[in-house]
Amino acid sequence: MQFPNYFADAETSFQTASFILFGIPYEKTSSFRHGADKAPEEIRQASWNFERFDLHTKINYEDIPVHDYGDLDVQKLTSKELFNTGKNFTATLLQKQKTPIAIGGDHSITPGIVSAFPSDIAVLSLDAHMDFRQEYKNDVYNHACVLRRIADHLPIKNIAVLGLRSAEKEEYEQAQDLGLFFREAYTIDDAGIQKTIQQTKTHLKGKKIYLTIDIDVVDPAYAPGTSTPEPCGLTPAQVIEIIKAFSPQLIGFDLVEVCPPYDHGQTAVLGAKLIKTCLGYIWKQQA
Ligand SMILES: [Mn+2]
Repeated sequence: MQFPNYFADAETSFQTASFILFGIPYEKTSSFRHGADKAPEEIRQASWNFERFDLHTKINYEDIPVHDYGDLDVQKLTSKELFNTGKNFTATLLQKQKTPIAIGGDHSITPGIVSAFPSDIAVLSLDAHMDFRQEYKNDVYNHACVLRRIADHLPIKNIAVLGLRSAEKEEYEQAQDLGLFFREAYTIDDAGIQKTIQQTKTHLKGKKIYLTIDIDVVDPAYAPGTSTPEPCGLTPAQVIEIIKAFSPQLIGFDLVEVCPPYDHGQTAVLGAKLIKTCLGYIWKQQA
């Protein structure tokens, strides 16, 4: 069955919406499995699975002023052109006081969006991978370089990564030397999610936060449909605890790396759920 081609309940006009949701169906830099460019459409379809009433926040989603802009025309762009397109589009939204919500695409969509924000914000990245390489496959905009490009724009102390469980030795050591804040999935299990959240909050010092959720932060048992799956990840409930805790500071977010050709539907459904949950908690702060 085909549902409407926009995200569920995102029925507010562009003019009056506070939140602009848009797809960036870009997938040129994936290194293992391909198909993340199909994610915006699949996640929109999956979003119709849920009731309008949200039990986490007790908010009715139709009350949240969200506009679904559709997808940016990016498929033929180089990774550098993609960076500029994401930056320019986001800058337009920020000028109009709109909160951007992007659906990827692979993770290379994020640095362009972040670079439209002032450089005193923080970025919280939920990701199995460190993505801190200076370049990968001769491309500085590759999805393996996401945090490095973000660190071109923000002080490195303004960046935090949770759920990490994969890095190359060199990038890991550089990240440590440069003082990148990260918590591996294993240590989150040892310390507990609430303590990890408190440590991260202390580090980010109450700054406004752009949140990037790479679906592969979640264990592949819950989210198998992703480009580079990595076992022993967070649970969806832990991710929702993180979203809830940081929602008062959020000024935009994205959800990336869902890969529909490797999915049986559950990853797209989880992606849609995390977007809705994040929206609900942000709106609850504002309403
Ligand atoms: Mn990743």
